[in-house]
Amino acid sequence: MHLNAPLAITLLLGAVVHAAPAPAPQDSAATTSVASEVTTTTLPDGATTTLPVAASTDTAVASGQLDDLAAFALTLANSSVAASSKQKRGGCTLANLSIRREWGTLSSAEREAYTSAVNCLLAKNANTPSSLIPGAKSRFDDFVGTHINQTMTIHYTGTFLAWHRYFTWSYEQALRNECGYTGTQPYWNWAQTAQTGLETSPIFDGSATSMSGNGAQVSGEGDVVLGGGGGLPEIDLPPGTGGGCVTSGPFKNMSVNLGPVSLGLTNGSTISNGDGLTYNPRCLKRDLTTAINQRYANATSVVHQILKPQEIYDFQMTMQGYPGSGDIGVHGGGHYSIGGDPGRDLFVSPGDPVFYLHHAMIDRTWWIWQLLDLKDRTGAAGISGTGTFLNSPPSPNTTMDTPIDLGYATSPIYANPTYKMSDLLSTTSGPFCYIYL
Ligand SMILES: [Cu+2]
Repeated sequence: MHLNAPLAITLLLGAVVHAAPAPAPQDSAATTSVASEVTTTTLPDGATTTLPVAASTDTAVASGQLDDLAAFALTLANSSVAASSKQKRGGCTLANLSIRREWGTLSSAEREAYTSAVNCLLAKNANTPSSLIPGAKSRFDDFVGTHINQTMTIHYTGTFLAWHRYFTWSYEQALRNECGYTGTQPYWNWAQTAQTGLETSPIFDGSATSMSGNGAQVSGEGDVVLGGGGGLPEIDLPPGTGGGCVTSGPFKNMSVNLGPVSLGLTNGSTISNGDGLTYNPRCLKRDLTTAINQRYANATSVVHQILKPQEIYDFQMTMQGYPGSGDIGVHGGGHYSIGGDPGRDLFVSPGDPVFYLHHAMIDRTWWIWQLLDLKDRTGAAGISGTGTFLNSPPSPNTTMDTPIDLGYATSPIYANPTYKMSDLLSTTSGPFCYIYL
């Protein structure tokens, strides 16, 4: 059976580059005055801070800009939680607020606690009935299967960001509630690995405190080819430095059970195994490609992603890549810089445990952007799109009332696993209570 996979991968590419002057960020928090390259913003406590208005093309400078934006978001998020705590509204208070951190800032013990919990999910039985997804063998696979089944209704849709926020949070909750993990979901700051290279980073160095390393080196790899359908130009992505099975670190023995559905190979072809839901155990492969990280998800890309889009439509399209633009955005940049199988498969990508570090950074980027204009960007004006991939086939607009259901990924301990979009737009109200450091 054939899903709409070629279209899916196809969408990411092209040749026309959008270039427009970067407008100043809008900030509802307080008075803002615009200087030539920075705005001066007054924080709720009366202190002032300066924020960049456009991404520096110097990635070292942009890295500092990203830190400044993140620090601003943190301050505002903290004060909004403090204010709502005083009003005794909602269950999120400074006392129970959880803080997500960058992988490299965790202690060795914290990193090992995280990967041990992931291995616990990999060892636990699936909740998904085998009549629905015969290949889902583990609790970890419940998440992969849910993502496969919903791929065409959660990418290039109005639900993209909220769905993946809820998905990542649910995975974090499963690690905590079902596998004894006491920490929070770490994230992968692409801006840092663009500077250091992937292979030597704390995430991918292959040590016992990493998320496992590269795949074994495969020689003679060619390009991965995206797109080319619908009259759009192709995008050629270079191969990485691995390509084979992961041989080191906590996940060197893991079995990838589901997929492939739309897996880009380094000979330019794409392969699938039917609908990807049958049992197809194989090793985890990676093909770390720092060049892709540096091209699409460097510090300048991330700051540009946060500062340039003023509307959610533009924010989402920039992040995933405007079809035909030649850009795959920071979302595609992260996914394809991991490479391998299932890293290059839009449907099965959560089958590599590092997916959740990547999507935590996607979520952090959205979180920072939301805090630059919190009221609009966590309300109805913060939603754009429909329920189908690039609205194909046409479907109704996503609204605040659109339900999001993660199926068997959701822990059975939650009585009501279905939330609406309106529950998922803020990280500090509704079911969520977390911020990013
Ligand atoms: Cu996804």
